[in-house]
Amino acid sequence: MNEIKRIISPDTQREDRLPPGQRLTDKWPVLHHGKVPSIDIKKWTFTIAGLVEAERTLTYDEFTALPQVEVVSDIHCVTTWSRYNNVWEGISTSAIKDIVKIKPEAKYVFVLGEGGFTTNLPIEDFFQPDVLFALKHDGQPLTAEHGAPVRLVVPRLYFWKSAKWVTGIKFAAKDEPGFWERAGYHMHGDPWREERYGG
Ligand SMILES: Nc1nc2c(c(=O)[nH]1)N[C@H]1C(S)=C(S)[C@@H](COP(=O)(O)O)O[C@H]1N2
Ligand SMILES: [Mo]
Repeated sequence: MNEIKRIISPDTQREDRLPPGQRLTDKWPVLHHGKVPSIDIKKWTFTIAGLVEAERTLTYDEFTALPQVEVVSDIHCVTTWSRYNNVWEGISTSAIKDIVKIKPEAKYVFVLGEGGFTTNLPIEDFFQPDVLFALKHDGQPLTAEHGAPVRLVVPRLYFWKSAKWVTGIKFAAKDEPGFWERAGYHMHGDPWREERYGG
């Protein structure tokens, strides 16, 4: 077996690792719009669409056969709680580059979640080495309420960018607000600059 690649999110190494306006918790609150979907992994698919040479749809077995990584990261929720030292296991976003050819015009990624959820990310943020599609948290399979079977984790942005129940991604040339961004959340969401609302 290949050794799993371990990545420490750089924000965990900051001398003062709590971003402004945040407070620390050991708990892991559940937050989302709507109901927790029940997803059958036999029917689940992951679609890569938009500005790629050829769009692709992977089954759960195909997706989870991609090389896996382990990431240690902090969670910073815009509602002001932070949780340190989360251990995630899953598929690095960089694995996407090995299976599709992304067109040079692509500058943004929309992450799609079950039931119509979307969130927008600049392509550079999406491909940071600590960003992954997580299958496990702290050694346990993700629970349905935390986004099973697959959720995105973007450690260096506020946690609303970490879409739960992911079903695919779409590459685009222009930025567009996603679900929470249309509701007033910031288009980017950097916790160190307190990009909470507006912008
Ligand atoms: N599909 C989906 N993903 C989502 C959301 C949502 O409403 N739908 N909410 C986001 C928000 S606002 C937060 S704070 C985190 C919460 O993740 P957790 O419930 O695992 O703590 O999920 C994010 N991902
Ligand atoms: Mo949130």
